[in-house]
Amino acid sequence: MTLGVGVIGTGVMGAEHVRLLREETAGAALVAVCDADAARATAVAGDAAAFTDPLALIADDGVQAVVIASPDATHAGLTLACIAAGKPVLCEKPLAPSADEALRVVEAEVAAGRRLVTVGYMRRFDPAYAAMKQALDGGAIGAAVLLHNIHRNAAAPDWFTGAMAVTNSFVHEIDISRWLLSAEMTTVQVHAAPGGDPLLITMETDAGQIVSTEVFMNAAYGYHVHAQLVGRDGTVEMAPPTTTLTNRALHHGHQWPENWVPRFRDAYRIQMNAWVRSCTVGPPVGASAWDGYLATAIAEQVVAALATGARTALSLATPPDLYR
Ligand code: ISE
Repeated sequence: MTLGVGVIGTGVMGAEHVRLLREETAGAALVAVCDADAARATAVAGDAAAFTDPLALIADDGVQAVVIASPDATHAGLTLACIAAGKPVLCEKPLAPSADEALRVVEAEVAAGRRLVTVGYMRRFDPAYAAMKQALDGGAIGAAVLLHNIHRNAAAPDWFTGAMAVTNSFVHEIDISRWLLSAEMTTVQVHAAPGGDPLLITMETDAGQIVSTEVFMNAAYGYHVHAQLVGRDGTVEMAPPTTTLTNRALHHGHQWPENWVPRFRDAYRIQMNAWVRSCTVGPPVGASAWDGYLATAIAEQVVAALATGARTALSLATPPDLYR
């Protein structure tokens, strides 16, 4: 069976999902593209159907599954429309701008009685993160006690606003830290450099582990994401994201990627193929709507903790049975 997939949004991520579906995804066909700009939708759609109304794309009989890559604020509403239509949806992170909106998605999926939502926390599919989790779960470093994260962008995108370093960027570390450690976050504390960039965010887990994350949106030299798990018997960390090392003019080193798309190209491809398979033969894969709620709810409380600088206990809802 070939899955007919519609993509909503043709920005950086929408265009990459369109490319993946056209060139690197088995078992799926791009059948529809939506963008508010009709000319842009038509140009990106090519021989697929072009829409300017996302709800019309979701309702279209040729669309069997949906990828949401529109602006963050639209994610929850469009995901709710996919659930109402009974169509599987891969929603780019974050699931919602607020915990309340994310909970409404969770409630709708619970009412539907089955998982339809995958949230695009693609780092779970990144080979480096997967190898780190395999090493930890396989006992290679003993019990984890610390996780150190670095999340540096060369420069904040021009559409970035104040708290987005947390609600748009740090949400990745919230999700991947929970996934790597198989643990839940219980407290958070934030230190901000003058001007609010970089941030140093510390979280504690329900297993007594400590997670530190540097989020630096204007690091200048390149896009650099790093993680190191520290265990009682050793450590495992991400290798530099390169296949070659260069020596020239008294310099030794490798090239940093410009942004997350080239750095996580494998993760996006593996995620898309796994999601398409889950839509046709199951089981559900990747981050669920509940994971999406937790990332947004914790990010919301990190923003609040930023204002006080205090070590803050997290207050989170209880997971419905659908997600246990
Ligand atoms: C962006 O929206 C992403 O999702 C990237 O993965 C992240 O590294 C970047 O900081 C965000 O702005």
